[in-house]
Amino acid sequence: MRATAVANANLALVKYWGKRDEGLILPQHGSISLTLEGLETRTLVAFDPSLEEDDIRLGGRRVGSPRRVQGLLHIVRAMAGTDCRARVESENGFPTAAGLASSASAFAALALAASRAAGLELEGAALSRLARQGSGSACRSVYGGFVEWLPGSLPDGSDSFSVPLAPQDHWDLPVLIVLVRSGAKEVPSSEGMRRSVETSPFYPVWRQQAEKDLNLLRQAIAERDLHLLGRVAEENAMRMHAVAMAASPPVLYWSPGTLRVLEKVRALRREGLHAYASMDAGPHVHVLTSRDCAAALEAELAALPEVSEVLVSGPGPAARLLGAE
Ligand code: 2P0
Repeated sequence: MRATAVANANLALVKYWGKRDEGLILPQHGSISLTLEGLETRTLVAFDPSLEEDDIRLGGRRVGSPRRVQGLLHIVRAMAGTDCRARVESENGFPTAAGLASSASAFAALALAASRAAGLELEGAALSRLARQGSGSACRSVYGGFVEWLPGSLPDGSDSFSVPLAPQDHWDLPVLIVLVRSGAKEVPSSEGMRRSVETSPFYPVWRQQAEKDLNLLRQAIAERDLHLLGRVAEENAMRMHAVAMAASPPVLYWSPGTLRVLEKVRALRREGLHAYASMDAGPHVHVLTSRDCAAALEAELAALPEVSEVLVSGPGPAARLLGAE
């Protein structure tokens, strides 16, 4: 009746940006990500007949009734045929306060721990589908290495889940996570996506281009072609932000530090270093590089006054169970 699972965050190289079904969390188009080493969420779920309501703690602090966590627990209860309430204890091993996204690792770990604690043996597509219903990007964190989320077309979402493209050890691809100082609170990504789909004049073009980017990125991964991967990932990220900026009202995730890092990445690239940038729904910048350039790049970026911290990551493992009883 209890299980503990760990899952890693992921960086989308071709981004998921827009839903076709808000309730089931079904995307408008496919996406491809890299699961990230070292950025982990650890979650314990214990079903306990003595509880009258779910007891959910994040980082040791009790939180009221987070709608999405309870939604996922309800799905698991329905699948397992129980109405037993659960204790959930979740810890992030990386700085969430700095604004790094944690929903992918959080919901992948929750899906694995909750399903196992309820006596379900979900793996692969079934586990990915469950994680997706907590947070879209979580369906990719079920696998390690390079992962593709197949958008599917069925209204019930049964064909919308992730598949592994290449394992963690396929490519030693360092990723620097450059945390920039920023003050303003961001628009949540689900709201940014909704506004983009409904109001951005660029949205139809974004959707079409995503298909082209997916094809190029699959090729770059298969051939371990850093130039192609970096170019596609950087252009895709810039387009996602352009789509969001063109929404009404506009959604702007960047801070001055974001531009400073982008400028530096370009300058270092002109000097011959391998460096390509990607930004999610926030001001921080992920920089894709090669092993021989990583240390020099890290030093250059950490020296910028707008940068508070540089985390070094790379391809990470699949979601895994630490224990179940
Ligand atoms: C991604 N992002 O592909 C994109 C790129 C942010 C930018 O998925 O509403 O927390 O839970 O499905 O997964 C972040 O959004 O959104 C995200 P929901 P999620 O990684």
